[in-house]
Amino acid sequence: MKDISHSTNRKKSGEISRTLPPKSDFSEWYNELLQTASIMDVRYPVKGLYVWNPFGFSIRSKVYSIIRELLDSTGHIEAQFPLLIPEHEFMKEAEHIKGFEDEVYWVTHGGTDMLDVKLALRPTSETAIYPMYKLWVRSHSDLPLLIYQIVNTFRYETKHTRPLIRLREITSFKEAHTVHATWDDAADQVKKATHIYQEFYSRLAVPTIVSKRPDWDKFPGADYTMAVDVLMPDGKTLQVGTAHHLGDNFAQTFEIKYENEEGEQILAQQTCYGVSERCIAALISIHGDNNGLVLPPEVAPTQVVIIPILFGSDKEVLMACNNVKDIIQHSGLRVTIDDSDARPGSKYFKWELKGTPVRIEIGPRDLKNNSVVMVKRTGGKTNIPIDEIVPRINKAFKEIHDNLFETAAQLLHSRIRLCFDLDEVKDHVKTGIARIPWCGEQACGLEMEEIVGSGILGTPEDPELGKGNGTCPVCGKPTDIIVLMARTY
Ligand code: A5A
Ligand code: ZN
Repeated sequence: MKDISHSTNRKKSGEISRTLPPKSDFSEWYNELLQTASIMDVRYPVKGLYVWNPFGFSIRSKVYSIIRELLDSTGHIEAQFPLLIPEHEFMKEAEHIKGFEDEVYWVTHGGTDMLDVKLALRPTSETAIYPMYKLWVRSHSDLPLLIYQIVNTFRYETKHTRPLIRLREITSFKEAHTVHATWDDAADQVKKATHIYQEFYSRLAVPTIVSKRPDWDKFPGADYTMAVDVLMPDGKTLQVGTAHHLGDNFAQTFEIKYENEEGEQILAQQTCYGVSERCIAALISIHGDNNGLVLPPEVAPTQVVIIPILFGSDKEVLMACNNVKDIIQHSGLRVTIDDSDARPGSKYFKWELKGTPVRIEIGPRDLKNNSVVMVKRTGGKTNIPIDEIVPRINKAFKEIHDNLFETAAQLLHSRIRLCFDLDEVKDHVKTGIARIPWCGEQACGLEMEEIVGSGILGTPEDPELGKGNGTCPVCGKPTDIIVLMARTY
């Protein structure tokens, strides 16, 4: 059933006339919000491919400039490799092929000619990058090599596709590929990578959980995989980033070697780590509410909207609005005046839907007092003097960010529960993440997944979450390993 309190039939120019279902119907709310708030157009006629609307793309740009900033400031450099991978390179690493062969799109023709060598559309770029690393890595002084690219990748996903979440064209795949002298150096890099991702997500006010995936769920060709997950509003987790220790598995097949100080040729150790536009799915889903998007100020395309409240004294009010806009703009913030002829109420509705963090209302009464009304998207309305406007907005931004993070973190932690048997787990994963003892044996782990009907995320990195002991619910062996289980996207 639709929540009619959010529908509107007002049809004045530029006004919104669509209905947003309540967030408690998460899946419908999500799909409708993407369209209503102009983030994605989902009507593109190829399954699993979607169009970024300009507004959505603007959020994407801001989000990706954060990840760029974090990578650039930690020694990474950006590069770009080709989309097409020749079959013989793609087929070199056995485990990697097994993991990806069902998901690869192949280019077989150039015009009407059959190609001599089939070309894969990259599902990820190990096999595009590592033949070049073989040429680039010569000596220990070339290491560590930390390169990333932000590109599109293609995966022929057979599970249910969803905008931003499970795509056949991942448009915003940030993948880093690093090379190191020793296995331990690479392990350190994997740790750094998950910490960079946690920092990245905290800039989006999104709390995360890092865990080590069980062996049967690691990246094809990796020694081990660390994953970053978030809890979505429907109680399922979404994997929003992974960091893989590749050992020397790829270095062997692609002959990536360096000369050490003694002049010996040594196989290199590698890692890779990636995030996709799932980060934006998490951002939207975790913070949004019944009225639409709620954006952390740092990634909001418009950070402040000024709404003139007109009662005949239009000229002075509009002048004051422009004056206030100039002040805010000069301080470097993204601000706009909505001077369309829609009524104020419908303007509030529109900018709330867009997640604009701060709204400033200016009417004749405010003019007299030399003040404005400031309303935060997360709640709270205050009068502020015009000459304090910039510091007050910046203070509000910080409050909004912190409030979003706190609220999400509280919800996440309230939905993690220690369980002692699989019935309890089965019940708890309906709404959240279960912690449960496990002996560490693969057979028991697979059986736990089978019985519960959902996945093992792995052993959490956070010692608080990993602490505990009990007995394995399958074989009954005492253990101090705690794993997380959840329904996953
Ligand atoms: N080369 C490494 C980094 C790699 O490809 N790892 S990965 O397969 O785990 O993908 C990295 C991240 O991309 C995943 O953690 C997930 O967050 C995201 N991702 C994977 N498949 C996706 C898909 N079909 N649609 C959207 N995001 C996807
Ligand atoms: Zn067991």
